Amino acid sequence: MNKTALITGTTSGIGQATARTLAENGFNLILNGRRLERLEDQAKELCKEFGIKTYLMHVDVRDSDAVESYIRNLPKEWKSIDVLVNNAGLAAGLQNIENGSIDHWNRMIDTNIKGLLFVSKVMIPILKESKGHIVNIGSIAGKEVYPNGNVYCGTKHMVDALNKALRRELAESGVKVSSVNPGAVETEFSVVRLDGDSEKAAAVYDGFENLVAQDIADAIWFVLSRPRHVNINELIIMPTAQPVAGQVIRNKGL
Ligand code: NDP
Ligand code: 8X3
Repeated sequence: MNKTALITGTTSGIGQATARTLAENGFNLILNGRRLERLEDQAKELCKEFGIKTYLMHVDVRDSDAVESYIRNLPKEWKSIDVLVNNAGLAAGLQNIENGSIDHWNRMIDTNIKGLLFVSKVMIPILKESKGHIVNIGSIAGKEVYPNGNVYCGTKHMVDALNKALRRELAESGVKVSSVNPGAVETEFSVVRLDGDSEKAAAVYDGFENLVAQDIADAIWFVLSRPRHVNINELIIMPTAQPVAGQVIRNKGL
């Protein structure tokens, strides 16, 4: 029987590539995001190409009531889920705290921390049943901080803490808990962070070879495909040209 995964934030970037990789590996998928048309197109494409089943979770992960009601009311054939990938997230703004936007801070805290908590809370009983696996998408920003990254880095440090907390709390249940923590991946991430300025966003990736979403999807598949007795606690994956958060070696052929 096919396994089932719920991936948050599949309409773009890392989540989209991960959905495709899991579909290639025979997973039925619950696809999540706020952009309905993208979800519908993605579902059609993956079903046609890989012969899997999909179910749409057109829910904003910041809405705790909607998340709870959606997951509790899943149809019978979707009630058994083996994998949760907590991927939906964003950076908003790149300013120091003195000049930072409270709206940006709220969006990051509500999505990256509270959204992950809301989805995980309702999914835990389901994953205990399946002895499933949670993969949390953290960041190098959850391991280090850089100037003007302040609140985003804080939210990803929280993801790092929640990843460890979940692993300890779920140890006796057989649910595996892992995190994948990337450096710079060219997705819609920088366009979102820079409030839609696509020129400035493209410049973030100038002069070096950034990661692409498929690099991270491959790592997530590596984590998920280990034998039952092996858990990858965490992975940090960086472009060769990015030795630490907030530093990139440009124009050196890297
Ligand atoms: P993208 O902007 O390309 O994708 C973000 C995804 O999250 C979209 O599908 C978006 O869908 C979804 N999303 C955002 N907010 C919500 C919400 N409130 N409810 C439901 N879905 C939501 O960025 P990435 O693929 O790069 O980012 C994915 C994850 O990877 C994030 O957690 C990010 O922090 C992390 N990351 C990214 C790195 C990078 O350099 N790109 C590096 C390290 C970590 P929609 O807008 O349709 O809701
Ligand atoms: C995104 C990677 O280095 O921009 O999480 O913070 S970074």
